[in-house]
Amino acid sequence: MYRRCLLFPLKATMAHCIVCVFTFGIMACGNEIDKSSSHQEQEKTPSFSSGMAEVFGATSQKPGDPQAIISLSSELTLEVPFPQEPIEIDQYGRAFFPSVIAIRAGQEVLFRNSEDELHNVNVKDQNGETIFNVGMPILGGTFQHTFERAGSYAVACNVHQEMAATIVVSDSVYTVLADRDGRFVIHDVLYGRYNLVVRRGNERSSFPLDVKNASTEMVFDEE
Ligand SMILES: [Cu+2]
Repeated sequence: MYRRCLLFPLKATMAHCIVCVFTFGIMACGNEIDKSSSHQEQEKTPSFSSGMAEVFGATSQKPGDPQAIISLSSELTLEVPFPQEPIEIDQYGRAFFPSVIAIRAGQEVLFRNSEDELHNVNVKDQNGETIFNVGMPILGGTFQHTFERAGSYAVACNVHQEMAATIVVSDSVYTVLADRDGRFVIHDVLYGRYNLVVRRGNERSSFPLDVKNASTEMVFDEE
């Protein structure tokens, strides 16, 4: 365990140090994993606490398709810490940046207005129910909200109809947004058996995935 952690900082970049801290932090929680599951379940996934992987792949992305959201679901309860900083959505140039984010249930989002123009942030859930609607003071106004429930949330500014963003909240502790070419990377994944779920708009497909190598590529047979 410790040896793996020491491998990272070799290149001595900031990013590697951060990854290392994360890796170590999550590893330290390794013993917390799967307290509730039976011995038999642990037998089925004996490697859950024995390694960390980078899971990557590419979904087939057609022009005009919404960006894919990739998550790994497990039957086990995985104690994976939340990021220390909230994920940010900025309002600038009469647009939200980024315009799509994928987060875990319970994760915090920081909304910011970086420009000299008044905006608001109006968030509705997939049933059209308003979650909150707040004015955003110019040049640095912020608002923070924790999204506790999984689902898709529409973000709007009522002052500017062209401003729209989407927040996808997943129950999975491992959730990422694929890039515009469909490629994705999920870092610091505990070894074990998962279902890799690809969501694109209302479409959803699921693929079994055994994560047992430090670098695990998801190969999609068909999609
Ligand atoms: Cu606006």
